[in-house]
Amino acid sequence: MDSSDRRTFIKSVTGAALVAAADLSAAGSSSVAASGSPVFLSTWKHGQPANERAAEVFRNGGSLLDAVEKGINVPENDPNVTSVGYGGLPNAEGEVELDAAIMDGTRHRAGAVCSLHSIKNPISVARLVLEKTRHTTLAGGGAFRFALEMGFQPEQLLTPQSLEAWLKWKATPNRPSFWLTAENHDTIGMVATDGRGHMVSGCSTSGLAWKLPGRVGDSPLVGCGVYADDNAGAASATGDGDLMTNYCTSVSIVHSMARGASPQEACEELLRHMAQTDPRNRQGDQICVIAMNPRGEIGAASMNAQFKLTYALWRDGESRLLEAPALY
Ligand code: SD4
Repeated sequence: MDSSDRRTFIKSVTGAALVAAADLSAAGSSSVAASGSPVFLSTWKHGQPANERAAEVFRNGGSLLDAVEKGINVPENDPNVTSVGYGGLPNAEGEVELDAAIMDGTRHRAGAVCSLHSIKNPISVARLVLEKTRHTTLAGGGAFRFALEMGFQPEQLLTPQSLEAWLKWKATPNRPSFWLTAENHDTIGMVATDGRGHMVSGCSTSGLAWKLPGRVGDSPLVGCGVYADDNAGAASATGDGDLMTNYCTSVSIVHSMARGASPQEACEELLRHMAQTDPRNRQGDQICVIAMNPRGEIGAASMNAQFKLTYALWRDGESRLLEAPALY
């Protein structure tokens, strides 16, 4: 894409909130018609270059699945993104274990990998699980061997910075661990439409830093980190996957859109349900969701104002960073 095609707006918190409010009120209105052009919506700041790459791949003739996969490869390859792919913070034993999934809303099929080590692009391995096998999810050593068979090269995924961070954590007396508490996050979740009603959802993460080896979060689980159905929409999630898995976040949001909710209403309905079932979910828990319907209308929400989701939106050649409203 020509850089002249892009207008990047990095907003101040206040500005972003205003734009987000305008965007989301548009999302809730029935006056927004299918635009006929693609829309890419991703979590966090690293979602912005991911969206831009996805839009470029799509514009150059790639499929929507290609676009989402190649877009997600951008933060996976970036050593400065410490929660996805290469440079992602490791588990408690110092090994980087990656989770990813991608779902095609037309075929209603997904591919996913969990606890994949030594391969920096788990979303691309997940894509091949979808395209080349009759399985949906491969885990651990099996996922690794499948990746090798597909031609991926094993690599050291620890960077000097992530190794240093792990050593520092390891040397901290009474350090926080997943027997008790959690830290680090920022999965890339992306939902997209081609503007003609086709939906894709993708997600890639190194999961929570210092997690127990073998721990699988929400990101690679179909219905949790990803869900896409051309008849209703697509969703993804970021935050505390141990908690969110219990609510099947993405499928809940998509089913709520199928019942007529706007993407924003669907996101908020799910978060409210989580808060009602357990009021502790309101206070400080890290729960954020994004959604899109086949008309390209979007939704995004954070549970709590202490953990606000910055999200990236690419639409009509404009690439923006916005802030999702928090419910509590
Ligand atoms: C996980 N949900 O593994 C992921 C982490 C994440 O923003 O999304 N962080 O629990």
